[in-house]
Amino acid sequence: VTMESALRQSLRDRHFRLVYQPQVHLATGQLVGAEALLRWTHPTLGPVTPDQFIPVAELAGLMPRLGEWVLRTACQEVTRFSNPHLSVSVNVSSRQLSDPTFSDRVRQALADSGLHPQRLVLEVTESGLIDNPTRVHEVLQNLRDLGVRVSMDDFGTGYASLFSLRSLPVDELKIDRAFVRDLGQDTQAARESQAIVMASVLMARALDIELLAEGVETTEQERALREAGCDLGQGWLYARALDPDDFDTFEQTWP
Ligand code: G
Ligand code: G
Ligand code: MN
Ligand code: NA
Repeated sequence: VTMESALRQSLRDRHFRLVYQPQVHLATGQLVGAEALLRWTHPTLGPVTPDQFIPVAELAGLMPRLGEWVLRTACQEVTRFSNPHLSVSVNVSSRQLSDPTFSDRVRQALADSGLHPQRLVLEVTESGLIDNPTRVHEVLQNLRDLGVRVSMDDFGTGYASLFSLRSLPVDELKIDRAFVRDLGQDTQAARESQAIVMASVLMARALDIELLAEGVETTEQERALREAGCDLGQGWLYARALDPDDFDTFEQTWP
């Protein structure tokens, strides 16, 4: 089978699931939300990573359907978590973002699940913002009018100019884990990363945007981020992405 036909089959036969990775408020240690991450296990291909299948799904034009499933499932599953305050972050592909009906689909997913709009965060990538700036700006504004929050994923690795940040309706920046990796060590690379994080904190504060660091793996990295004034962290230090039931158990035993 080709990956494309396998994807089509799996959309019909529901071979997809979502896992949830915790997001933590660095100053207090409080759990504030989770990022929903897509997993695919095909009966004969076995597990395939999103880095492998999402580009194929994009090219095959399957991302609107798959993305719609992710959105609706994440909204439904998070309403079943014990903690009614947790937010859920959903990754949105550039193709979805340039769909003129996207904000209506989000509105419908919220209505059908009963999820409060403030609890939904849509993660867009820098390239997703560049493709069709006028259209995307309009869609983001519509989403914001719904009360949904918008997060820019992989910040610092793509093409978004600092200038575009000022005009785009963005509520959160996710610092790419490439900038987190070296933090907390006594090396030149660590000092450079620290400087980038500190500059990002200043910029985020001035623009009234929350800053989330990805790929936090060690307490040294966490301490460096907290001292720099970064708001939120996500990474293996707290937990890997968990099945919904495991996430709920994790949540209830979290300090
Ligand atoms: O968790 P992980 O290794 O699986 O994610 C790999 C990449 O796949 C990340 O860049 C992530 O943003 C992307 N990804 C994971 N789930 C989704 C999804 O539901 N939709 C989109 N568009 N991308 C996703
Ligand atoms: O959407 P995004 O590109 O941010 O996807 C999150 C990706 O980061 C997923 O592939 C997930 O498995 C991965 N990830 C999450 N936490 C960590 C971490 O602490 N270290 C590393 N190396 N990867 C992580
Ligand atoms: Mn993401
Ligand atoms: Na990312």
